[in-house]
Amino acid sequence: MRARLLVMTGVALLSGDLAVASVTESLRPQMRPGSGSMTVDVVISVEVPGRSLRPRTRPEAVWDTGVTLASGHAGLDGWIKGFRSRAASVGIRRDVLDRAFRGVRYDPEVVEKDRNQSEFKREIWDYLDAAVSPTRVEDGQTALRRHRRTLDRIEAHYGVEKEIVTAIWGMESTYGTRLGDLPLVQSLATLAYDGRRGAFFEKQLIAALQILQSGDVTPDRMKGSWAGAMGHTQFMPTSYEAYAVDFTGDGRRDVWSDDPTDALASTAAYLKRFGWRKGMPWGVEVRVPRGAAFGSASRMPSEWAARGVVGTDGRAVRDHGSARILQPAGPAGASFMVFANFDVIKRYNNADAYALGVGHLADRIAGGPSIQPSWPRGYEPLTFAERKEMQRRRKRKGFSVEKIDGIIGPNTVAAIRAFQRSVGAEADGLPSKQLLGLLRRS
Ligand SMILES: [Ca+2]
Repeated sequence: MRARLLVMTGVALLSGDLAVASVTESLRPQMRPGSGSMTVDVVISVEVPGRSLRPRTRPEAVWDTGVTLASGHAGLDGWIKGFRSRAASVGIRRDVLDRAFRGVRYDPEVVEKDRNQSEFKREIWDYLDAAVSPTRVEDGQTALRRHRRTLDRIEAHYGVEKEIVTAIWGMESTYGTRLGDLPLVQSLATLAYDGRRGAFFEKQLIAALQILQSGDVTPDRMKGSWAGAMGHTQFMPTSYEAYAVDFTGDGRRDVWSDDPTDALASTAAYLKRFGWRKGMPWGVEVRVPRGAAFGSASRMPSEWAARGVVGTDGRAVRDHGSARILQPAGPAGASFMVFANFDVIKRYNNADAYALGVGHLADRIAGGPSIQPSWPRGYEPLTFAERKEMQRRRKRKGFSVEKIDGIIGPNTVAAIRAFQRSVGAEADGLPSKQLLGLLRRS
């Protein structure tokens, strides 16, 4: 049976029953833990394109304070009125509310995103290709060099390796290049009023207002993803309230600034809070005996070695504490021995694939090798019709294709490699379903 990852675009909080998930369990709660042993829900938060809202010219009604505050949307206006008294009852000041809601509109796009999560099946190797692309590794090394002094200080203070912090930064905002630029109060108010998880977003909105009231940031600078994740490492407001730190010492926890210091330190503080152990790996790649099954058993590395599970060098894995064996693509793909730190990463985003992505990206940023065994991606050959579709799509993208005949020759392989390189994928040249998937998406 093939392992599949259910990957969703957009930021966390995707679907399912929010009431059962506590935000204190994971920074951005994962709504649907894998239902079967081979299914993992993954949230990709890094590909969320920011977008700017064009100011709309609309007559503005007058709010009860005399300040123009109404959203121009009767339903949202009514909701805001009720919300203001709820917010006031938990200590949000009236002037903070007035400022926060000034100019807030009903944003149909965030509701649409919340309702129509685009979900598609994605293999673990596709996910890792994107999460740990050569470009992202290189950019991570550049970012780490550029911010080395800050990251060294953060590592010394919190005991979290700079490569891990950098990897989360890369996964969450592509090293600060995609912070999300939607007005936070507007997104959260719209989702609290009209989303599928009103209570959750209202809680986030209250936290956002508390942040504003504390003076960490002004409403105009408080931007985020459509679902309210903020700054370089995409903290939800409640997580920010609980874990964000002021590492620059200016009195404000500024995760939105061009300077990523506070955001990176907040991420390290968060990991430390959940038990990160410095000097311990998140996991290591291992070789396993053919046909072995592991389930969720935890054992010491020496016990695993006695069962034939060894490092890629053929030796017993060093003792980093109790570990379980993870085979994200089933027995045909790579196997990993994962330690306590792996579960700490999952506090950030509760998905094995996410933790694997962060861990592997950190290793690659540190100069480590790629995952060694080939994934079973080659076992998914294209049908004749799909081979022709692949040729048509490559041709349309301007790659040289002599004939749309479904025949794969040496030229085709070279052309596939060129295309793969152009999108930062591993240039394996294989005419696989994975390749066709890439062509369809790009
Ligand atoms: Ca600061």
